[in-house]
Amino acid sequence: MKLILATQNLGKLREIKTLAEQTNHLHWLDLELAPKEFNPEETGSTFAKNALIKAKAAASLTDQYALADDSGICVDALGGKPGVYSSRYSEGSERNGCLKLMNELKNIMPEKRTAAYHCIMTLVSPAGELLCQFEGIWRGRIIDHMRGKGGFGYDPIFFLDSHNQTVAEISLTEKNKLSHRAQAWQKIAEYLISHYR
Ligand code: ITT
Repeated sequence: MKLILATQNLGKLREIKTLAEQTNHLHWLDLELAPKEFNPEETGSTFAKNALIKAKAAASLTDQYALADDSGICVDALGGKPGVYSSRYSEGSERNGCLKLMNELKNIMPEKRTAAYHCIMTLVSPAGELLCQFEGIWRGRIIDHMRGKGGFGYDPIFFLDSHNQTVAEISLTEKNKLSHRAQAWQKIAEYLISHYR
């Protein structure tokens, strides 16, 4: 079975591919990147709506099953922002997003800098029909300086008390055991195995 990954984000792509490769009983799944023309406008106000927009766009371009991930970081002290706007939160590089978030939180005490990564993964049929949609949530804290070189996006400032490290300091293997994306993927994988194997 071919499954199109409806994303243009290379960090996500790497994580999802690795998750899929390391899932037992899924060797029959053939993951393919969405074609170059894939560039839907994310007009939804929720992760779920945007994930569906992206999955349908990829299915319609390819006539194949498609999987989309809409994700972001929700900071408690900012009322859940930047949330669905995480990728558009700052101009330029991902580093600028981290700098902007640290700046917005500069007067907030460390213990009040709680945040969560959210991920919704959506699977659609080649006809664009919604098959399933699952969520993962990963809680952490935003620190006041960047640490680590791994991961992508907000990982250098997303601190895990459990590890005493940021997500950019842990390995991809470790991130893929814990992350919002890994949690959502686990449920997608169970769905695929139970319906298509
Ligand atoms: P696609 O829509 O093409 O998949 P995108 O980057 O625009 O790529 P989203 O709209 O879902 O995807 O935005 C997700 C943003 O949330 C991402 O660009 C990061 O800024 C942040 N994010 C999500 N998951 C993350 C993770 O695991 N680590 C760091 N940042 C993450």
